[in-house]
Amino acid sequence: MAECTKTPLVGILMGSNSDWDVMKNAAQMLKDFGVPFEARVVSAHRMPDEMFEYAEKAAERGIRVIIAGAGGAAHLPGMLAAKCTLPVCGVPVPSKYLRGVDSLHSIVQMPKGVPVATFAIGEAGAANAALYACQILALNDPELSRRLADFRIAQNAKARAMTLPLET
Ligand code: RP5
Repeated sequence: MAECTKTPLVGILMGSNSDWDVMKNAAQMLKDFGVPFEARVVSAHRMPDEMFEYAEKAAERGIRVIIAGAGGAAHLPGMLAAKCTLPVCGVPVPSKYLRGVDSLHSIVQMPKGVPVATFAIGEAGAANAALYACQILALNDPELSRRLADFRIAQNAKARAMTLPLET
């Protein structure tokens, strides 16, 4: 999946390329909504200097929302949030032994004063983080707002058309 060639408005960061299977759901959603984004591996504990540099320069580069996914101790979303005032959406990535409950607790339990909007563990969380980023951007983008409304209408129609394999 190619990143957008336009100036990215959303930065999708993750602690490892092993997070991509989950985080690609955020990328796909942004692509579907036509929102320019970039996706990068920036590990909090293996690339701390690069992580701080990203957070320090993101706003001046035009980034408006950061989506950060990580597994295990999952410091990435919180540390990015500590270094900038852009909205940070945290996605808990499933981990090998604790299946992402560790990631969730790590990301959601930010101390008072430095918020991270925390989403569900895994694919749904990644996709919803991207939708949330779209909703933030749509506050100043009527066309994006219309696309979000259409998306809700399509979801409604899909749910209304659902049938169950009931025996008669
Ligand atoms: C975290 O450690 C990453 O976000 C990933 O979820 C987890 C495992 O990383 P790898 O060992 O697969 O690189 O930092």
